[in-house]
Amino acid sequence: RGFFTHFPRYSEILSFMNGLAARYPQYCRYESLGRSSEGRHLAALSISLNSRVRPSRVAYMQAGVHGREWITPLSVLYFANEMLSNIRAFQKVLNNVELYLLPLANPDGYEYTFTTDRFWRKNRHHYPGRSCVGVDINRNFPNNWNLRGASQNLCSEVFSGTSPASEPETSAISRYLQYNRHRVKLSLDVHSFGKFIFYPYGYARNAFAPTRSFLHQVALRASSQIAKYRGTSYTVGTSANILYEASGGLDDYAYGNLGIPMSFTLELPGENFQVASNDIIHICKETFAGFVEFVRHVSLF
Ligand code: 0X9
Ligand code: ZN
Repeated sequence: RGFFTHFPRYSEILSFMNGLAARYPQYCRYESLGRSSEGRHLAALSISLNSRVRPSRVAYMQAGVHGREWITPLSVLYFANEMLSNIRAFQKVLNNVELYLLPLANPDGYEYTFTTDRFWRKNRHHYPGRSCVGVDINRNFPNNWNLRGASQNLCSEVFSGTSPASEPETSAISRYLQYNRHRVKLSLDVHSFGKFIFYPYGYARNAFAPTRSFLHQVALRASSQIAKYRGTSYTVGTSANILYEASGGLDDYAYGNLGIPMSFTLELPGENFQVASNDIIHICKETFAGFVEFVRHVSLF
């Protein structure tokens, strides 16, 4: 059976990624960005036209921040596989661009959705003497940390952690982005569900990004590429206005703190985080067109 016909476990994702790196050594490198609370790898892939030269621009993409959002790691793995197997066709898009992909940013939460609770969202950080577990990684980034749409109650689904970037997952991601902040031109954080493309700021309705009209244009172009495959219609705007106000997200941090010019959060399809197995490939294909459109814009910077 093909890879994009079922929802793989962590170990299967890891072998798929290592397989890509082994199959395409001139274009692809496997890397571990760090480890989760339970010691799993934060497995990343670097893809570029020549793995021996370091492009001056990076397109960063991550998925799987929330355990239950099963379609999201697959969308990024599909993107990696497609780019690598047709790399010549993407020579123009990849010119001087490194793709840096972290398909499963919360491996512990993801595994827990297979073993115990299909709807688990947070990571699996344990606190001694406390029965509630886990931090919402997308409330733990150091931008207006814990200001809105987040909670200091350990039992909350949106527990923001004990301090900004307190979590190993958050700190590995922000360390990578800080270190590469002059090269990273695009940050995409892939979630589900709702068919949205969000741009900053997400922390408050009245917080307007100075370049919001540019971000809106780019998001609209990506959404129209997605719609071409089978008409899937995305809504574009800030999450604070479309969904809810929530601070401490990767999107606001990348844009506001690091100055990454294009920062978006996508919400893929799938009612209640559920996607039928035979729909996986279609979501991956339509999303692929959107991802490519985002990466096209990296050459503007
Ligand atoms: O709440 C979130 O973290 C995201 N939605 S989800 O249903 N996948 O949990 C939206 C985050 C949007 N960005 C910010 N609010 N900064
Ligand atoms: Zn999410």
